[in-house]
Amino acid sequence: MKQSKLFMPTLREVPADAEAISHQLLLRAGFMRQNASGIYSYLPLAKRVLSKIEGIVREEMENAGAQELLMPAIQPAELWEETGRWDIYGPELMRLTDRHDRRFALGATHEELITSLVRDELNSYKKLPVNLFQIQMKYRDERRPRFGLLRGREFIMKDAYSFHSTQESLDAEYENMFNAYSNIFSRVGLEFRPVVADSGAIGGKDTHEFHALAAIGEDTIVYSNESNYAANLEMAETLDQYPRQAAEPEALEEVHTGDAKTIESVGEYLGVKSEESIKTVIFKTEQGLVMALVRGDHEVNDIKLKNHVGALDITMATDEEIEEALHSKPGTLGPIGTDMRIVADYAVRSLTNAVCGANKAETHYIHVDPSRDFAAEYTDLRFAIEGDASPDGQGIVQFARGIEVGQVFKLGTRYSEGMNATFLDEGGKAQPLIMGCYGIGVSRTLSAVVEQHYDERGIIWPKAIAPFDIHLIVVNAKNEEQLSLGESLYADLTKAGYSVLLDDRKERAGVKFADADLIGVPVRINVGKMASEGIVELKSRAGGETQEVSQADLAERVRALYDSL
Ligand code: 9G3
Repeated sequence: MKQSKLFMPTLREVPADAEAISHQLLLRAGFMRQNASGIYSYLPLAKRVLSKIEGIVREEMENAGAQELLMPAIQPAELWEETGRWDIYGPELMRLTDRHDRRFALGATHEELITSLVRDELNSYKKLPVNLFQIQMKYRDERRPRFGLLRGREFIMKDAYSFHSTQESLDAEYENMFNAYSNIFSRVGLEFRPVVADSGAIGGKDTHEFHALAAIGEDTIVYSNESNYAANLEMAETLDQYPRQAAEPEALEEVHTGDAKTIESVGEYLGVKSEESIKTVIFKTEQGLVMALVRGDHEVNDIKLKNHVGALDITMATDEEIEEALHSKPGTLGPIGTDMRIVADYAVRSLTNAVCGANKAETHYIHVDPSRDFAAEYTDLRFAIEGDASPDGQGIVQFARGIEVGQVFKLGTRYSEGMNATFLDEGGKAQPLIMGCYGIGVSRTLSAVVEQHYDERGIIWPKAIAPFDIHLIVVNAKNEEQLSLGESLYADLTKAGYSVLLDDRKERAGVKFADADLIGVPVRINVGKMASEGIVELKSRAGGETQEVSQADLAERVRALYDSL
């Protein structure tokens, strides 16, 4: 491809709102342009990268036995009404009506569509298991699109759905997809970690997320420094390994604490540390109010609380709801004397002579002994913190930021039951199809790779997904000798099977080298002053020494360098 013909509008400056480095570089290097908030055009350089990523995804999915199909992005509302999700999702689900006023959703995901597609076909255990996947635009009207392709409102997803007659078959496919994902993310050049995740609102039991480690990542990954244990912060377990406090419990006592309302200020007032006090937080679920207790220096993990009480949805109770239930305001809340359901973290059970609110203005209790003074359901209720013992008993946990680029789910019968998608088992009895689903953020993966592969001069593409293999620069395109050598090498290298970008532009050398560094093609060849002796410069974008190579040796030296990347 001649760069003088390439539609690659580079930018000197980037918009101030481009915070993520990948967003900045992809805009500056002419890979993409924003058309609206969270909506982008992929320009030729990005399209080439996307095609390579999709190629790797396709190869690994087909190797794993999945079949590619393509479903509509416009989905009849009726399907989402069958599972009840038409009303569960709010403005995030983009909806439209056609000329006959029929309602549709723009596909945010395809569980309903795929289940309606197979339910009349996959009607016998003999036809199972099946794994079907597509690579397609998805639509989610994010409230705050940001970081370029990392959180867009239209994005490219590979989504796969598998159908099984037994749980064992689903378990096997889950492993199969897990391995295919590991291959995919390794091949595209991502440093990633599979982490245990919360199945969230879509139901189903097991789920893992695949995270690309990056400072910009929105998720916090908790991982062991001595094993491959890793979990999303929502799910990271904490162990009940607290030493029982030695002191003898003293008599419970009410104390005046003035307008001290926070753990810290009450602690200062009474001269006690945060870890000697009990933090009380009131939540609301569809079952009513629930009181959560954690040690003063810990935080309540609302996902763990939701899972413990088996709620579908959980939010913080409002001050009015708290006032009505406990006749007290946040800041002096506590477990003693209330008949509200109490769920407490293991660390609370190990306290003696602790402090907590007395459900009375400006009043707290001291010498609180949890086993004596209140009853609670004890469980792992707190967010993990760095330095906790790793739940698998190996080492301690540390935190990393991650970009979720993939997720595998065991869905079970959540959708097949709702949509009456059944198969006849060996005994001729109708059973709901057992399902799994598996997603990869393809456009998000492109950005995640940039977040992990750049330097101060621009992008450094891993060779498997680079837009071109070789950037061949004619340093002075007005010099006939350099240009003709460049074009001859271009022909040789193309014939040798490389995809080559020939910079034949009549631009200053500095501009050409800066653009090449920005675009990030892995192998660089400069045809410059030594063209008259048939000598060119060869080097890799990732660094390393510059080699002076004759035209005769070039093919072999390029092969050696390319294979070494
Ligand atoms: C929606 C909207 C947003 C959503 C969903 C539905 C996330 C939704 C979860 C999934 C689960 C898996 C198949 C591929 C892999 C992920 N955000 N999810 O269901 F209507 Cl607006 O998408 N689906």
